Amino acid sequence: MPINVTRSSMPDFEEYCDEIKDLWDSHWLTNMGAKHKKFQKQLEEFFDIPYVTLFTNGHLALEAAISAFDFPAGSEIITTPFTFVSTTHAIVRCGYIPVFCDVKMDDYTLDPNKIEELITDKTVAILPVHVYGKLCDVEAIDQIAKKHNLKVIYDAAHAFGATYNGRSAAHFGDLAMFSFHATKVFNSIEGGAICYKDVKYQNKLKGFKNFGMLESDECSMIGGNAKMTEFQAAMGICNLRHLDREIGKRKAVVDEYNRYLQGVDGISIHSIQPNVSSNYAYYPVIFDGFKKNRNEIYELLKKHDIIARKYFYPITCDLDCYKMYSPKNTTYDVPISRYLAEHVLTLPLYADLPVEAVGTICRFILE
Ligand code: T4K
Repeated sequence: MPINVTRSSMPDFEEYCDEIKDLWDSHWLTNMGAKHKKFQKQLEEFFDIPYVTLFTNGHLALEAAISAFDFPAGSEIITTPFTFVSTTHAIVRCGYIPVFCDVKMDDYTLDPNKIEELITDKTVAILPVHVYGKLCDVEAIDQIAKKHNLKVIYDAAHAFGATYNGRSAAHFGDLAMFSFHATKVFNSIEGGAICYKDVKYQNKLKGFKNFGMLESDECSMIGGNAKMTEFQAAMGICNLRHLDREIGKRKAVVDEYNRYLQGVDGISIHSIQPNVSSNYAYYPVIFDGFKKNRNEIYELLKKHDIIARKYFYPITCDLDCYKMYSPKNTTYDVPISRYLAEHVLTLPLYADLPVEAVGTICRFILE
């Protein structure tokens, strides 16, 4: 059996069966049923935030968030290229132009010092990513947004369970999107949510996911279908019960990696962010000046059936489909993002990864 970069957390089979049993009585499978309502309420409590809107996946949730503002077509949104393609796709599929801003070397998130030089009269929003669950400099980004009257939409796909000064990542920005995909710290099989404090976004988000229909079956706007099913919500309800335990197990895996890799010449592991409680979502390692480079380590592990991943190579602005937006065409390039994409390998990390396996992985790397 290969050791993959991650493995979905799942409740006991009986626990899930128990949770979905009512669905056989009600025959109510989707369209905001009882499980959907229960899961939404539980998340509002979990995030301690007034509003959560659920979606069938994180990507469509992000498109809904971006669409909620009705920005003029062709508006510019400042974002990071060091992310999963979904972030950039969402901006462009909504009809806007991604303007790529570089990230910081210490935590790989958007560099607030480089945002202001990218603002033009077409800029409407900033869309940062809490990449690997590392929280962005939310205070600096908030100040810039206020100064220039910009909206902030966080891609918090990786940040479920992470907090800054005791507040969940859901609290930052005008809207924050979470992914509950099978590969995330917390999953509802597929799934996503938008968290927000201002009720004015609610109908836009609901309409987006349900054909433009709100409470009644009257259609009041153009919308598609991005509803979370009852089976997804039931999985979310079960997994939420075990979140603390799962994050605790992830921490033990991370501690074990740190024990082997901290202080090794040519290897940099992630730094601890002040005032942030981590969700231990990913274990990114930079190989630079080590006896083998990142690609060689990737191949070496693969030979032993250990599937690490080059998240996120290439950076999204270098994809053929985004060449026309490439910062290479401007005076503002993104050298740190490029460097990270060439040097980072994310090692296997999931709650049930035995610490002995971590030892084996590290020995292959070090020896
Ligand atoms: N924004 C950001 C920053 C994101 O990272 C993502 C998604 C999104 C937005 C969009 O959210 P969603 O629409 O996905 O909710 C994965 C995920 O599919 C994707 O959700 C995730 N980010 C991205 C970073 O990674 P792949 O292509 O790497 O997944 P895959 O199929 O290779 O799976 C990786 C490993 O996970 C497998 O080797 C084994 C394990 N796995 C996978 C699946 C599908 C399981 O254990 N169970 C499973 O069901 O994209």
